[in-house]
Amino acid sequence: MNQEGDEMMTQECGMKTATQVKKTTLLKRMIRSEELSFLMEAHSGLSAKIAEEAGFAGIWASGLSISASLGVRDNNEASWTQVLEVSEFMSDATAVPILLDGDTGYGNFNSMRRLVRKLEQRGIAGVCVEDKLFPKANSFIRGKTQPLADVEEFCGKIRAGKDAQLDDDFVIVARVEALIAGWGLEEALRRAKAYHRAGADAILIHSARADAGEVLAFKQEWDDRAPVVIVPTKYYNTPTRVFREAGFSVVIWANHLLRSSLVAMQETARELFTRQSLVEIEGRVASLKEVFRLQDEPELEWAERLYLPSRSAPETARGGDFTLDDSNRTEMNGESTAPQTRHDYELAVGGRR
Ligand code: SPV
Ligand code: MG
Repeated sequence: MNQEGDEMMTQECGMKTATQVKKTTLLKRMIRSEELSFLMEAHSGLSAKIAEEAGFAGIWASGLSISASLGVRDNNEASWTQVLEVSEFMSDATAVPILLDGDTGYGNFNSMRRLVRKLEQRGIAGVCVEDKLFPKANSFIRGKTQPLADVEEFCGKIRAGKDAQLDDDFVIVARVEALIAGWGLEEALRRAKAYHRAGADAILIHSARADAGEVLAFKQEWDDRAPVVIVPTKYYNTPTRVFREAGFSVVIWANHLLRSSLVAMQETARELFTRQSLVEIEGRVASLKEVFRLQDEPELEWAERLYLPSRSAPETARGGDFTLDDSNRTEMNGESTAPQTRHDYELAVGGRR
C-alpha cells in the first residue's frame, strides 16, 4: 500500500466508496497519541470482529493466541506464512488497524524485509518484533533462559524493516525482553535506545513480574523519547489509571479473547459429553442468527439480489436458510424493500470497509 498522504480511496466491486484513513495511519496516530490507547487480542477473523464490535480501535494479533488456536505451541511451530494467512482473515474482517506480533521477525534482516512487504500487501498496519532468537519460546514459559539477540543484529533488522516498508505510516514496534531475561533496567534502556535510534516507532517493554514496578521504572528513565507499549498480563492487578498517569502509549490485552473462549468451549464440550442432549445447552450458546450476522450474511443476500439474474434466485439457490428479515428491510434506507444498489446497502449498514 503505497498511497500518498493520510487518506486513501477504498475500491470495492469496481466502485469508489468513501474516503477512509489508512489502517497504518490510524495505528501510527494511536501510538503517537497523548492518550492511553488499548489493543485487544484476537486470533481469527471472528475474534477480530468481536474485538472491533466491542469498541476497540485496534487489534493485537497475538502469536500465543494464533498458535494456540491452531493447536500448536508458541515456538514458531506455525510458519510465518500460516500466521500471515490468519492475519489476513483478521484484516479482511475488520476496519480497525492490526498490530501483528511478529515474534523475532521469523529469521534475520532479510526475513524481516519480506515480512514487512507481505504485511503491507495484506492490510496489516504494523508489526512488533522481539529481541530474542528464532525459534523463540513464549516469554512466560522460558523467559529467563532465552538468549537475547545481539543488539547490533537486532538494530539491523529494524532498519531493514523500516527501509522495506512502502507506506510511510507502517508501524514497527521493537520489543525489549531484557527485563524478562533478567538483565535489568540498564540493559533494557540500552537496548531500547538503540532500537529507537534504528528507527523503531515505539518500544514495547515486557515484564513477567506480578507488579508494574519495573515497567514503571523503565518509563520513568525513558521519559518521552518514543511511545512505550506495555502488556500487563502478569501485573493485571495494577489499575489502568497508573498506566495512564505514567504516560504509556498503548496497553495490550494480550490473550483474553482466547482464554475466555477456552473456558466457554471446555464447559460446553464437557456438558454435551455428559448429558448427551442439547436441551440445557441451546439457551447458553450464541444463536445461529448471531453467527450469520458476524459473518455478514445479509451482505451476500443483498449482493445476490443485485448480481444474480433472477431476484428470486437467492432463496432458491441457497435453500433460503437466511434471508433479509423485516427488520433488515426497514433499516435499509428507511424503506420496506431491500436496497437496490451497493451504495444503498452501505448507507443502510452504516458504511462498510
Ligand atoms: C503474545 O500475545 O503472543 C505475546 C505477548 O507475545 S506475551 O504472551 O505476553 O509474551
Ligand atoms: Mg508472542
